[in-house]
Amino acid sequence: MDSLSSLSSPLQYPVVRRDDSIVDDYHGVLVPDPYRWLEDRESEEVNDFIEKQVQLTDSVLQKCETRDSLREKLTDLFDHPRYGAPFRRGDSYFYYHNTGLQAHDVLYIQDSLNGDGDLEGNVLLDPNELSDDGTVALRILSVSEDAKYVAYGISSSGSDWVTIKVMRIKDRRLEDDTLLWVKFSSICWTKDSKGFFYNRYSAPEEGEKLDVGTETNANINQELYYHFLGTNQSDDILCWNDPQNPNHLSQPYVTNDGKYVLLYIYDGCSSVNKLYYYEYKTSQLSNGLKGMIPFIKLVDNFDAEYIVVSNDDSSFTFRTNKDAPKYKLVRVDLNEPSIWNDVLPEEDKDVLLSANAVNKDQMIVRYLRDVKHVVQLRDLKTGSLLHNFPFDIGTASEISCRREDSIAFIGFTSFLTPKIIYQCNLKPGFELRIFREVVVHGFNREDFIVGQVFVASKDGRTRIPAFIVSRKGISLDGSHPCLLYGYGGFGCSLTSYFDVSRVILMKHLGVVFCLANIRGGGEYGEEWHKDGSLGNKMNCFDDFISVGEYLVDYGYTQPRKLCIEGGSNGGLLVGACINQRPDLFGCALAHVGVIDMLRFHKFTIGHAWIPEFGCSSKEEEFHWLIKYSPLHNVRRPWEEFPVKASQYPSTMLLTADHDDRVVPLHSLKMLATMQHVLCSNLEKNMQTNPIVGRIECKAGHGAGRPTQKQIDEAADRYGFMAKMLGITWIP
Ligand code: X99
Repeated sequence: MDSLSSLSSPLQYPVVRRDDSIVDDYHGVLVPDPYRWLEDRESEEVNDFIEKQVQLTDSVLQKCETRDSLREKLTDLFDHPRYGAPFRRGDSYFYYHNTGLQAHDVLYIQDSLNGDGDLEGNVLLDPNELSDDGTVALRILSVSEDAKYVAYGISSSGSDWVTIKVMRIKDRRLEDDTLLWVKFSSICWTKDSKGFFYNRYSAPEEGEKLDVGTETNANINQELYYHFLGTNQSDDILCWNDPQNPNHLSQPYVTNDGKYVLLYIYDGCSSVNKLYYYEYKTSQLSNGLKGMIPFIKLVDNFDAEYIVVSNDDSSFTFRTNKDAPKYKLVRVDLNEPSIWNDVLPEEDKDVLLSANAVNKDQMIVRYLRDVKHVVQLRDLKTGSLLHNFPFDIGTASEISCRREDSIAFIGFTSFLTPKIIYQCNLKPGFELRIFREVVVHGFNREDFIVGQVFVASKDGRTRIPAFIVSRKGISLDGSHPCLLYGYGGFGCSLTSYFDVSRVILMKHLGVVFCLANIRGGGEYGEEWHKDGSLGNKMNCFDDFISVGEYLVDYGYTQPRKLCIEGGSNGGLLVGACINQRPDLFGCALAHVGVIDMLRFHKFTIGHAWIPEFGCSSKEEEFHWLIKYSPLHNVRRPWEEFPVKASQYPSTMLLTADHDDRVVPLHSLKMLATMQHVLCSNLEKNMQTNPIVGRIECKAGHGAGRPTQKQIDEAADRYGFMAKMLGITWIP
């Protein structure tokens, strides 16, 4: 068989032990799990497996000729100054800035905006000083109301575990406060600036000796604490816990007027929450906190999502999907909790993404209209439209404003716009100007073109949006390599944003890039999400495959030049799609994927995804999962479809040793399974396309990854893709 990917010699895969004694009984169905031993991170055998896979992958990467050029170009293009939207606390402005190749963005502070709006701040906190190798990252940060202190959470090696520290702003003095075992938490100051709420888990038995982030045990029994500045963590006040519901997570919110603390309760990652509140007695604030907070239950079921927008005393405005899958704004008075009124009713087509109160009685609302952001200024009380922001087609990625301020900052990005930060003066007259524009040298947007297409789903009843980005003037003769990217889950929408590596792929590898807005995301609200979750999860894979077929049918590419890529839930997407249509793709890149759909709920925060996927312990749900679980559906295509005699695409499974969001065992078990089923050379060595794993060290799920690691990984995976698709470098 003619394969573009032929490396000079076939790969020698490591011989890996299979344990045939491990067979689970799921509701009468026996399911073997021969690589269960790969779940044990402590074992020497697992380390040996990883070492051999790393060696094999290195040997493949060394033959990928474009890798060095990619790394060089990535370094070049990454090396541009970039900024975050400024935010105000007290009388100071804060903003993030990266000169270009710094491992992490640096936090700056300045007293005021100059007349011309230029920022010339001083360094407040430089995460690059926290480690020599860039593996310590800033993950959360919050400035106290009086702007005297900043509390921030750092994490090591990409883990979700966070340690909170406190710095006095005026002299950058690091306080003694150190809060451990914080996870899935915000830092929520009370308005008296005496301290803050945060969430934590109990310390693991191994204590601080543990290489945190490598453990796989379930995160249960999260608790809400209040920390008084200058005290020991052991003196923190336990404000809320719920031992009856060990999987629940909570998130506190102190209202702008400081009069209430709200508590959101989540049963994992789903678009519903409970909502409790507590009213401080007159100016009592945190002084009165002595123990568990007697929260009052405003919403005590998981019917819908409620997120606060603003309040005037007891009158609260929420964004909700209650009877409104495309979301709306409602208002309720806490004294009359049975009366809920619509403030901004649900739209027919547009999804209400967010609403931020600003300029006393106004709000900035963001809608998603056919996967493009629409930003408006509206009256906070009545919801009536005051102004349309005249932005280009793309994504309003940051909205930075406060109710008490008349100036707002809005960050904008798109496939061909690195970033523009707009400054809007909302005082009468409404002034909008460019505050900062990020410029990437070597990138000229005029060289590229973006289009949006709508692809018919498998059953022809749904239109799946997809963006296609390419160099201008390509002919649709099926000759181009194509990279198809998707996610499809958790109500997360993929919108247009700038990415240095894609520009390089288009320019130097001639790649056509396609972003598929498949079901499971939030592109058309909660219905779009539900249509791609639980028993409907198969729609995600069908949609992605339909978009792949579209790209072939319309002459953008051909199967052996089509690469699919996705991360996390998108790694599951890629894993399921290569099982279902090995013939449609030439290459597959699956990052940090959820692969073992029968056991994902047992590890770290996996249980939080049960509302999205279901759980193998329930019979009906087991039957959903076993049908697409990537680990359980690897079969030899030449036996399944003997007429078409295809093989699997060249595949790279990427993971990292400290990924405690989706633990690496998913990718490791898939790697062993694919290599065994497809490559163990039982017959005529049909699988010549490589199946390899890339296992990053001192890294996690993705957040807080230093710039150099991002560059190296992109060079590796796209160098692999280029080699496998037979692409040569376009200078
Ligand atoms: C999470 O797993 C985030 C974990 N998480 C919660 C929080 O479940 O951070 C939670 C509840 C309440 C407050 C804070 C948190 N996520 C985020 C999913 C996708 C996400 C994730 O990382 F919903 F966007 N996954 C990895 C899902 C499958 C693969």
